[in-house]
Amino acid sequence: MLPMVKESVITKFERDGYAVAEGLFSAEEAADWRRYFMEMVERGGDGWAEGGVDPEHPDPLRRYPRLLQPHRGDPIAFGYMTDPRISEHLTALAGGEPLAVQTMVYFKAPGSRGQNLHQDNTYLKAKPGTCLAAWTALEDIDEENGCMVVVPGSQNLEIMCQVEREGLDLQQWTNWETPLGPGQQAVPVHMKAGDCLFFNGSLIHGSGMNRTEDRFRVTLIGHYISAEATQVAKYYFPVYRMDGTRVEDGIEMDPVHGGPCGVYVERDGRTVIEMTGLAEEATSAH
Ligand SMILES: O=C(O)CCC(=O)C(=O)O
Repeated sequence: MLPMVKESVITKFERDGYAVAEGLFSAEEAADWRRYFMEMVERGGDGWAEGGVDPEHPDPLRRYPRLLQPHRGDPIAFGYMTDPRISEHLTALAGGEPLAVQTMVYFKAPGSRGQNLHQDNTYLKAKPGTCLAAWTALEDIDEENGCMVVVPGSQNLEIMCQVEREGLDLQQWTNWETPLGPGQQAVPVHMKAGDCLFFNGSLIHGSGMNRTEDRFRVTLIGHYISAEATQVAKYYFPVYRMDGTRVEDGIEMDPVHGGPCGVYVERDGRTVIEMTGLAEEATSAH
């Protein structure tokens, strides 16, 4: 029998744009998935490793790169993406059964840089509505091994233009990040193996460096578009229903290269968002 979606999870998701379903998966399932995907990356990634695996590279992100879209050939990743427990939660949180478009596995070996603050729908471009994520911890995760950080309430923002910050890439993947507005703050999300973090595709989030010498931070991630979406960026095709069948029509590839994004401007002593610029074109996974 499926676990009930807790009222507290729904309330938190609606208010803050994210919520953790504690123990959605058992510690044994998390350990099995961890073992399975670690073995996959250590034998070369089975074709899913971003940029390929280079076991001798000084950068831990090149020794243990993320796996992108493994569900397109791997049954374990496909099973995670369409797991009924995820489906049940996303349906309750988003008000309708979503469609599945992406899987990723992050290893974040000791010393790995973190991921810059961003909003997923900058890249997925799901509309109308937005995208959603189901991010499962395959081991205990805290600030030391690079937990997720999220900006509560930022799910209500427009898609914001990213800004360049010199030197950010010493600790993060790139020098580009989504800026925070007045009063906004990124908070860490601590998780236990088997917990699943659900978040809205407009929520600003990222992750810190793994500062440990001996702990990985392995996570299994699914990305979805909300039921009402009729468009998503080309990279995310094919689109699947949660029963595992493929959507053959009804979803268009986003025809726009880039798109409008928001910037903070001062107006009459207040900070407001003005839509301008062009958000990055979706060519890779986020
Ligand atoms: O796991 C991370 O460090 C970042 C993941 C992420 O940004 C996402 O799943 O959208």
